Amino acid sequence: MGAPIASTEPRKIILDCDPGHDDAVAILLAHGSPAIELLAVTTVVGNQTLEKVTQNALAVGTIAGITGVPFAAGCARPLVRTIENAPDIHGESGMDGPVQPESAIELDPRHAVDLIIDTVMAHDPGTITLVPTGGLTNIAMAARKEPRIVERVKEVVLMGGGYHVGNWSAVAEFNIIIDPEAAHIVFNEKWPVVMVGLDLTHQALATDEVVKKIEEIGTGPAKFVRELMDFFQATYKDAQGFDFPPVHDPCAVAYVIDPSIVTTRKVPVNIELAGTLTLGMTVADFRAPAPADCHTSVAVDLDHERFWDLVTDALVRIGEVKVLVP
Ligand SMILES: [Ca+2]
Repeated sequence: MGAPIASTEPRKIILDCDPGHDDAVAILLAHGSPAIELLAVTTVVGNQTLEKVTQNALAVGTIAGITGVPFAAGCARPLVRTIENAPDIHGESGMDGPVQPESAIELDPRHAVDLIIDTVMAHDPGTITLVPTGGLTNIAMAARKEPRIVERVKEVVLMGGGYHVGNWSAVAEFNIIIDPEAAHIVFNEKWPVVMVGLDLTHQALATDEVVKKIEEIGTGPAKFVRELMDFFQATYKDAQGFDFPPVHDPCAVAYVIDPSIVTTRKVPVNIELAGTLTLGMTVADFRAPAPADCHTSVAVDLDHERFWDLVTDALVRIGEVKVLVP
């Protein structure tokens, strides 16, 4: 064992995502926060096809001026199910709204699953947090291909699920229901799992006040987020009746930056694979006391103001970035 990690040392994360408007904000928050060391960005089919979400991830990396961080594409379809995307929420490109720049980032030749495994195995045990903000296909595949990552990963802080609410069915959330078998693998491995689900992320609304604050930053990346939020607000109103869009994915990053912003509760969670009405439900057992070996927890309450302060601070820190717009 080396010296204990000082709380001021940045937390190392791998962001596994499917950009996605809120994934884009998660990437920007991770890159712009001094508390995070972004080791890799990996993509997985979800909000749109793998090809589209990968292109979007590269575009966000370009807009944010990210250099020296590998970006790799992962699984193009779920383990068992057919592909389900979310154009009603994210548009045909998966990140409709702003004009996308020409990518200045070259994709890493490795498969995302191998990049995840390589990165975890190359670092000390207990130092890397996986932050999945899409379906869990890549993470499940990585755990199956190299089981030793399970005890080396510090924790898995994922956006997905919901203990009292669904969005893709009455009881299931999109990231879980698009690949429930993968979610089952991830929730049943014995690494610590923090489920940042809809119960929490529906508190992360991009209100008019929030969007105004972002706009006032006045940089290209801030304008990009503003345009993302405009599109997201319209689709969330049409598709799900929200006045302001819930910006899910950066909540998982915010928890890694400062766990005091997201209250959690330790409860067993498992994934429904057999239900006729409940497929993909994250079944959380709130009966007290939680079993001693419980390794899952769920996010309960968000400090809305401090959460958005993290996002705006990150955008301020990113500053102005020169990009080529086609
Ligand atoms: Ca996502």
